[in-house]
This record gives sequence, C-alpha cells and structure tokens, in this order.
Amino acid sequence: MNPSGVTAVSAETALALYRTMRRIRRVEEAIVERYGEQRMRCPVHLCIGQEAVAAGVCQALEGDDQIVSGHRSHGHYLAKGGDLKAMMAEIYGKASGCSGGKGGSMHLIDRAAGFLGATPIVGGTIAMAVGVALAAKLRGETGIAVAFFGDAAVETGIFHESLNFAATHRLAVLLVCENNLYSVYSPLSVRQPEGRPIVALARGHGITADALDGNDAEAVHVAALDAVESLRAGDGPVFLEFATYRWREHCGPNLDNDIGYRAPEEFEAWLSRCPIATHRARLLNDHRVEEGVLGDLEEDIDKEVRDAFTFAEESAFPPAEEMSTEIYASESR
Ligand SMILES: Cc1ncc(C[n+]2csc(CCOP(=O)(O)OP(=O)(O)O)c2C)c(N)n1
Ligand SMILES: [Mg+2]
Repeated sequence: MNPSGVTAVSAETALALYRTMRRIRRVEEAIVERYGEQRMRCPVHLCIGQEAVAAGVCQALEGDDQIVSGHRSHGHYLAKGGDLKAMMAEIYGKASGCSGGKGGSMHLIDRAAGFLGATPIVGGTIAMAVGVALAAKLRGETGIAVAFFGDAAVETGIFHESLNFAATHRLAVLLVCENNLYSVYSPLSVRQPEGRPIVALARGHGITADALDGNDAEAVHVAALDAVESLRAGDGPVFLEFATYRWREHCGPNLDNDIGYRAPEEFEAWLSRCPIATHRARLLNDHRVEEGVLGDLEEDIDKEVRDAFTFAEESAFPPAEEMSTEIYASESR
C-alpha cells in the first residue's frame, strides 16, 4: 500500500528530519548533563534513541492535525512544533512553562502547535485521540488525530475499546506504537504471547496496520505520509508499529545497564543503529548535503537549547497563592 506515491524523500525533507531529530537529542542530552543540579525536580522519561519516530510522523502532519502522547513525550511535543522554551520552563517548574509550571515533563501541552497534551496514564491518551477524531468527524473538520504510545499500552483495556470504536466509526486517527521492547524492566517476552506480533492486535480489530523500522527516519516518514493520505481519504484508522529502542533508563537521566534486565549485546546492537548517525551519513552520502551545512545547523540548535535552559532558569516560579488554580479542565489553558 502506497497511496501517497512517495517512495523516497527529497534532500530538503531529509534535512528537516535531521534537524528535528538532532534538536530533540540535544535537548535531552542537555537534560542528562544538568539533571544532577537538582533544579529540574520532576521525573523525566527520555526518548534518546527513539527520535526517528517522532520526527518522521510529525513531519507528515499539518498544523490542524492534533497529537497526544504519554510519559515519554518530549520528542513528540518538539517534533509537532511545541515551544521549546515553554517545555524547558515546565520541566523547571516555572510559571512560564507550558502548563504553568504545575505539570512537569509528563504534562506538556501546546494547543497552538496541535499538541493537545501528554498524560502518563499508560494507554489513556489513545482514547483521547479517538475522541478528537470523533469530534472532527461530527464537526466536519479535516484534521486528523494521532496517538503516540508504547508497546505496553497495547496491554490495556482502553487500547482495545478505542480501536474497536475507531474502526467501527472509521475515524481519522493514526495509532503510533513505539515498540522499544520494554515496559520499565519487563521485556515483551514476559508480557505478550510469543508469535503474536503487536500489529496483529490492530488487524484483529479490522484496522489497516503495518510494522516498520522505527530507527529509519525516512522509512517512518514515508509510512506516515501513506497513513495520512489514507486517513484524509476517509478510509478509517491506521496503526503503525515502529521498532525502536530507549537508550537511557526508563525514568531518569542515567544509563541502567548495570541492573541486568537487558543484555549488553542487545544494547550495543541498538546503539550502532542510532537513528541520527544513520540519517546524518545518508544526508552526506545520498542527499549530497555539505558537512558545513550540517555543522551550521547543529550550532544553531545548540545555541537554541542553551537559550531555552537560560530562559527556564531565569523564569519565576508560580506564586504560592496560585497553587490550586488551573488544576481542573474547566480552568485549563
Ligand atoms: C495505567 C498505568 N499503569 C502503569 C503505569 C506505570 N508505568 C509508567 S510507564 C510504564 C511502562 C510503559 O511502557 P511502554 O508503554 O512500553 O512505554 P515506554 O516506557 O517503553 O516508552 C508503566 C508500567 C502507568 N503510568 N499507567
Ligand atoms: Mg516500551
């Protein structure tokens, strides 16, 4: 199936994918470097190693498309155009943060960018995306909804209820499963039956589904373009499962390979398949982008990230008297 007709991406698109991935990586590396200062006081679930999924999917979306994400959402927020300074200020708990400093890393939002929100209830946002798609259908709007979730989310009841409902009503929702093989420390082998791929669950609900390499930004992007084309044509929901790998600990800035829940060989194999290094080599070799162009772009990103941290550090905390405002949806931003 290739409804978009796109099989290869242009040098311009490839460069944009690189910029998005490198920006996400740099932001999260800076979080790693500075987390120990104890000024970011919320838990952080880093997506280092998984950037290609966020970049490839979001680049296929338009401004009025809306996405939702879970606990590991920095990449999705940034790839969809969320404000970097507001994200960093949120992680620092400052009033200038995208949730007023009260949500932290797991409650990002940027409605202007079409990032409807992130909440850490595993599977919870799948139903929200389906709801967004239902609302769009009822209102006759063209935008599509996207839910990003992990491999553990398919083990929840709400996943199946949501897929059943979306399939029945042929809703324009793209379901993106980032299969990084683990739920915290538990590998897929102790959680899901052998020989039953995740993608089969979506097909069981009558949903068009595909499983792809989530560390190949161009492959992700082409698959997302196809999915979006099909969704806009009114052909019902699409499910994409992307194989990828989280490099750092489940929650926090550190490496946790000393714990022993994953084999060093497995970790090394995925490190050698870095989505950003692979894509950079492809830009130089296949797309003939000059090294200097990438160097300038990387410098710009590094400066932007430094500025965002400075903004976050220099912003004020929310005043104590506002501690209980904006807690419920009726008064949310
Ligand atoms: C309903 C629910 N159950 C349990 C948790 C605790 N929890 C937080 S993240 C996580 C693992 C999620 O794994 P996955 O969906 O594969 O995403 P990943 O962390 O691998 O990106 C769990 C069990 C939760 N947040 N919500
Ligand atoms: Mg996982």
